[in-house]
Amino acid sequence: MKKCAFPRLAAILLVASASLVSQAALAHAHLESQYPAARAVMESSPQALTLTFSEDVEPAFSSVEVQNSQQQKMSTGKVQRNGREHNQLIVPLTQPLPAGNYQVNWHVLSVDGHKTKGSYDFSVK
Ligand SMILES: [Cu+2]
Repeated sequence: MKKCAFPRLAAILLVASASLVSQAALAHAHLESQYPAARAVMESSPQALTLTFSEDVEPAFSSVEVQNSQQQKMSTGKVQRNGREHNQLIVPLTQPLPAGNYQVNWHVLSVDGHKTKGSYDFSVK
């Protein structure tokens, strides 16, 4: 009977490590919050967008694009990472956004090496 204990332990360890792997896979950088918020209606143009992720991100391999309703790309400054909070990207707007609807398309590389992307929109009155 004692011989059976070891394979069972091995099987338990295998299951445990497989679930660790799948947890790591779930730890991609998901967008947790953003300013302006998704579907927000702003009284005036924000000066910058901020996007806060569930994981730290690599700014050099991350991009954030702002498009108007004619799919024209709005001019933004370089995407910066918050110096203290490495899970936050700051996108300065070089010119105020005119009234209209905007779509934000983001692509990020998290420090665990995984890429994620998504989009949301907001509008300016
Ligand atoms: Cu990941």
